[in-house]
Amino acid sequence: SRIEAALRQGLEQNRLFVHFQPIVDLASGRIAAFEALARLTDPELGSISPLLFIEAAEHTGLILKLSDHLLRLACETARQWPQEVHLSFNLSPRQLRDPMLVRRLLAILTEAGFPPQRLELEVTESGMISDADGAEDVLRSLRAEGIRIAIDDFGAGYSSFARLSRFAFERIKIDRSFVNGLGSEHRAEPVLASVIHLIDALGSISLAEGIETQAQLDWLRAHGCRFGQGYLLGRPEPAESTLARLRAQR
Ligand code: G
Ligand code: G
Ligand code: MN
Ligand code: NA
Repeated sequence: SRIEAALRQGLEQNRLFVHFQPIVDLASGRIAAFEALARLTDPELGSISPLLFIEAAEHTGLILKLSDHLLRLACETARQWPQEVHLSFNLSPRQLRDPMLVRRLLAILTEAGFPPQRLELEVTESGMISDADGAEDVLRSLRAEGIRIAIDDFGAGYSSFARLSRFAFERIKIDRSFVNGLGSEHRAEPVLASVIHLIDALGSISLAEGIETQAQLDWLRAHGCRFGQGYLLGRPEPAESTLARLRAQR
């Protein structure tokens, strides 16, 4: 496909890069971490959505090489951040089935001089469906190395609650569809309040995605959500602006 060709060329010609979106501690208002988000601009197709090229990378098996490249880039940037700021990185479902995953990740962290304790990996439920036991073993090995595990897009997939009783995620990223509903769907508030409460009860840390308005932010803070992410708090931006943002908040 055209996307696949653009992806291969992008990898060869170093056109794949990473943007960073702030993750904010809602109590203090400070940036606690950044999520790395892959970007690809093709000379002919222009900017290609990661939804498309990540999917193409999964189909072709290029995802392993692509992800290594992106993590390396992300760590090189994150190494310059102050110590307390963490890096969040997305893993795709296929990577959870890679028997070499732990070794690959650790090799990149070592090479980049980036401590595993500052890395958080985001996984989606779809990555854990085909072989839940296998995926949980992989996540436990990662955790044993000091890496934290977050569940991404929580509530948007299947069997969410069953997953939560099986594995202790450090952080639960509440899907932005819940936050979207605030202010427009009158049942959104009790659902979201219960999800935040559930996450607390599990001993995990809550993070709301897709915060776009001050009213959403105020509601989430008042209801005890710990972290937030979304266009209101900051869009994904290139490495240089990220560093400038951090310098400005000290
Ligand atoms: O940045 P944007 O919202 O367009 O990203 C769209 C999707 O692509 C999101 O679901 C995000 O998780 C995924 N994505 C972005 N960067 C990466 C990456 O480096 N690895 C994987 N596996 N997925 C990514
Ligand atoms: O699947 P994942 O949660 O990793 O996807 C992150 C994607 O969500 C990124 O592509 C990012 O651009 C997008 N995103 C981040 N904040 C917002 C927001 O406030 N609103 C919307 N609509 N998308 C967002
Ligand atoms: Mn994510
Ligand atoms: Na997400």
